[in-house]
Amino acid sequence: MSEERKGISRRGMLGATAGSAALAGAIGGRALMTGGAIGAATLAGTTAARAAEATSVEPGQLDEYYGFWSSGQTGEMRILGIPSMRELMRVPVFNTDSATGWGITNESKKILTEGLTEKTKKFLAANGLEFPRNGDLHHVHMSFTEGRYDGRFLFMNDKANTRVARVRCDVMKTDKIIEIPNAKGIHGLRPQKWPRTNYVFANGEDEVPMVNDGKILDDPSQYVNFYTAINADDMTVAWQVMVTGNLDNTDADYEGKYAFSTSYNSEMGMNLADMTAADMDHVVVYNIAEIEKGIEAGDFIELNGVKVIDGRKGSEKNYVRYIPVPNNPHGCNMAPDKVHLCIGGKLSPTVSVIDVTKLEDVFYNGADPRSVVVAEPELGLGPLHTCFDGQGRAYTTLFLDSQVVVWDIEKAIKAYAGEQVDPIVTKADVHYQPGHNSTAEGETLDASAKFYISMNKFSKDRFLNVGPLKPENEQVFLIEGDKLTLVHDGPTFAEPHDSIIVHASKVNPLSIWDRQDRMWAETRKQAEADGVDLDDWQDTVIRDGNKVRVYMSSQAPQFAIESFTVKEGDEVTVSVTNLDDIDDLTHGFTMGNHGVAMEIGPQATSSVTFIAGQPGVYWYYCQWFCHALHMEMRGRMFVEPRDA
Ligand code: CUK
Ligand code: CUA
Ligand code: CA
Repeated sequence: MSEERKGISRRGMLGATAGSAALAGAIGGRALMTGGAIGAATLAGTTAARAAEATSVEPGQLDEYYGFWSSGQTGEMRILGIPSMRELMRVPVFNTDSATGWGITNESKKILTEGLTEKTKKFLAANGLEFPRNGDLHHVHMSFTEGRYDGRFLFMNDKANTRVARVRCDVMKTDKIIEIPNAKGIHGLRPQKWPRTNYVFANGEDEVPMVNDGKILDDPSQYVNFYTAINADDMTVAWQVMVTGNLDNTDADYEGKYAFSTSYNSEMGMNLADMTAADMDHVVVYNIAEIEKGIEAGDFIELNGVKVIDGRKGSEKNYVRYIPVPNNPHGCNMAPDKVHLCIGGKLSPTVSVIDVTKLEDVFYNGADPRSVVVAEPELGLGPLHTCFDGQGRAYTTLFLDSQVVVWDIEKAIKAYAGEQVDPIVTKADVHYQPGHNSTAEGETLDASAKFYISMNKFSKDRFLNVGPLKPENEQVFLIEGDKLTLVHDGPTFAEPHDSIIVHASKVNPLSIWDRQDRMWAETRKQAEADGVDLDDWQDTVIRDGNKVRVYMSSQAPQFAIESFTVKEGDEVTVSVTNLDDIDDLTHGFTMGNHGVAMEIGPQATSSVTFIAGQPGVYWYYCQWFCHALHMEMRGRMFVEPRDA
């Protein structure tokens, strides 16, 4: 296997020590200081004024695009309007949320718990928890039909607790969360693009023993990594592939043949020095049809209920191939030209361009895996993620240089073949240290060259000082031919790793819930058993031993029940149905001093179960401002002493 890379000087590569030093330098602040001037200067120009106009959305006007945003360690999904960058909504996913009651209502708890493995449920129960307290949501991506967003679902990962979630686009609520068995630390996540999103692909970033039950501990020679394909329609695990080396980011092709992962730790090192020791790491290519055939033929082992194909080096058969790329790659982005996969070099100043049409020869004709690399332009320091404009150009974030580099894919290929052409179109400073980036629908066949969004990890001096913890900074640039013009800076809370920009015509959420929605199917079942009609006026209190079930309707500005009585220690379930069917008329239910709060949208039902506290009078109230008499929308719970 040839390790020669054309056009990269050995000096251009950051070795383990140099790389770590450069990264440390960036965080230490020196590299942060390099890029301040251009933004202000450009904004003052007349072009900038025009540009700002082109991306401004007047008050009362609607944005052209939806932006779906991750939030990293906050654990939620965010919805923005693009190009205004106005934050429209936060959708709780892996976090608990006091406004909507996510993690508090019975409906949300079911979603947060039902997809956990038995092992995790046991562990959590032993710690007095029903579901993990946190999430780390890096990647939000929409379902595809034939290479285009189809507005059905959004999928996202939780790196912290090895989970994958799905959000319904009709109501913008999380509807499934599953924990992925065997793998650890689900990081990179992408839906299959072609023919449709049958699978969601998810990378396990952390190496673990094949059976992680404590028998093998500090013996990395026995560690593996798992690549997971999830059935998108029912959110079950379809299969896994065991691989050598860890898995960072992933993407899928436009033909439904392959999926790809970057691996920064092909060394299987357990510390920084070892993880950056080799000259080359690799991209893993998964051959979907071969894997499906292998599963069909029974060539798998079953681990914790999952069919696992062995794709480790030496036993990979036709399931996977390992393509060598420079050390510690990161981003993995398939271009909408359907041919070129771009791998961010991170420690190498290059992006490796893989021609996916050449993979056939690697799988079936014994071609050198490196032969699929058709370009490796040297672009700048710390290339992480690449997005596309559908016009042959790629936009790569340069973390260490605090820049975006715009480059021409075809020219990069020519340069790699020896022609004297410079693939770099332009560079623009960003503020500071960019991770992901987005163009409108840039990961789809509808990629366009309108806006460029840079998600920057540091804001440093761009905003009023709010203490040692600073916001991050997201910037919008207008793309005009060869020019990028900065038109917007916006602070943001932790931590938008990634975003996608979807044309508003493809997303059509409901304004009012369907009374029959599956979200509260369980509550409906219980109501039927209790002889209560959830679609009708409800003011019923059912006593069932020490269980009390309270069914109440709400209609602005009143709850159907103005008071109810329970005993100390009773398990109380309150189900509220919002009978209002007016746009934007959401009610809430908060039970004072019981840790109980929830949102009930128009025509929705929500329920919450809690233990009645110390004897006394407790007020419940509507927590979503709904009416001039919203403050008056309240009632009392009387808690009698247990032995009264
Ligand atoms: S990773 Cu965050 S900058 Cu988790 Cu997508 Cu590259
Ligand atoms: Cu109902 Cu506020
Ligand atoms: Ca490495």
